[in-house]
Amino acid sequence: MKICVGLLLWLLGRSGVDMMEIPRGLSIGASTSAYQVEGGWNASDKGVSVWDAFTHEESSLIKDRENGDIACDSYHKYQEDVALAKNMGLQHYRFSVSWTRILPNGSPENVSRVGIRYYKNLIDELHTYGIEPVVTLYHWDHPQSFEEVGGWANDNMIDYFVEYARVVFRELGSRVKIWSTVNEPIIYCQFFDFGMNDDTRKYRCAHNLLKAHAKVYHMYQREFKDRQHGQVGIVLLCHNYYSLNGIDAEAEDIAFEFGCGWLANPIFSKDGDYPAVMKQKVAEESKYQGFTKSKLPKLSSSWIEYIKGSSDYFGLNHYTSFMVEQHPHLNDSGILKSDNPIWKKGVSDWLNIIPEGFGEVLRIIKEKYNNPPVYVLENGLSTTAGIEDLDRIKFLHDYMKQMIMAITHDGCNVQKYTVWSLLDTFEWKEAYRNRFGLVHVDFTNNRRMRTPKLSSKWLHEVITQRQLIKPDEFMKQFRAASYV
Ligand code: GBH
Repeated sequence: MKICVGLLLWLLGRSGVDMMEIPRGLSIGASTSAYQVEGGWNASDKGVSVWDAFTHEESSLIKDRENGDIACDSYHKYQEDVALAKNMGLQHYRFSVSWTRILPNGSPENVSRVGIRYYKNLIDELHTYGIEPVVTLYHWDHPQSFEEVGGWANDNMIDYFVEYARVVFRELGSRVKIWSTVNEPIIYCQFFDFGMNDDTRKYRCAHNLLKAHAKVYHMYQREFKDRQHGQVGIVLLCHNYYSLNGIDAEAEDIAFEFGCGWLANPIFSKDGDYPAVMKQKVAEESKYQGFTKSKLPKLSSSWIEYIKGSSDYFGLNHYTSFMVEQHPHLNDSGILKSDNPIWKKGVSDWLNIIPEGFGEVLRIIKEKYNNPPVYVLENGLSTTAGIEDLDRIKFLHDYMKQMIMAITHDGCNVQKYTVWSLLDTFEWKEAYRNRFGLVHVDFTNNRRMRTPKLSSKWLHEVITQRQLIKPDEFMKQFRAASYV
């Protein structure tokens, strides 16, 4: 059946129906993260992570009191996952390493051989099928023992992270050429850190994650780059913003700088440091609230220099856009975010479907940061359970179209595009309700059966034909082929 669809679409492509070409050199893949898919939370000598502890101890804060103890069971089923990726024709696969699977008690003296073996097997399996591994060191699941001494608000975390990264580079680095240090540091500090309602702690958390990232970047350059020849970057979440009255460009820029720019400016801008508008606004608001100094910690000039340029590519996660207006003293940014009631959403309440916003963000990154290589490492839509996911096909088509226009018309340097997610996963506090997968996972059954959704068939055609196939054309051909 797959062959029939392919053939029909190939004929269609030749018959002159206009379709957009996938730019040569753009690699297409899919993404997951350790805690969200692996399960095996206490397999062998694995240590307890903050997410193990949080879901077990604060289960009332998670939908359906669920947890990631088993999740997709990818710890046992990684070969199936890779087979799914291969059948989809994916060119790269992004996953993350679980800190406590490698260092059960956080100490680099005690490396889990079983943990290392798991990731070696996964990486080998990917290479067997010519799928490039893109590996994130930290997607929010650090050792619980570190949380008990303050987590990311504690400066010691910086060196703990460097020690962990060194072990991973040493053990896995010969077969991985693309590393990401941290996934969405700001989101961790804003939504999941225990101090999330305390501004001072939130800024300290991001400050330490930024320093930890830069230290790992430089450590790789010093100790591994010569032999392993890999790239190291960071992954930032960048939303797009539209001003509510249509003319307040300042509001749009402030919102961007307090989100994406917070850590992008120190790393990717010419002058480095936190964004000027952020330093100014937080200082003013701190004073207004009676603090004697700004809640935003200062980066010394030596840190500014050290952090500047510490990323070989811009790892971008993008999903959505918001409306913004200025609202003094509402919070440090003075920005009120809202939705436009006419916007369509995914099943996640925060996910407004605005394909044009993707193009905007790519152009902003090009302008502000001198057109760095961009690796889109997450983009996708949440739906309810089921495999007839036409909404997802339309979402991916419309977003990819805007990205391709940004590449071909505006010269944005996008080199990778990665769908979140390969599988339906444990969606953090939303647990298993909001499903982002190209592949459906049956969480009610211990076998965690995987079933490719329609979107995975569409993506397969897009990748093999290097054409952005229109959803309705795909459906027409698919329906026809299904009856052949
Ligand atoms: C990504 O963040 C994550 O990197 C990924 O792990 C996740 O699966 C994916 O999103 C899809 O959600 O108020 O507690 O509900 C994207 C940005 C920021 C979106 C936090 C959800 C609300 C958290 N996310 N946000 S909560």
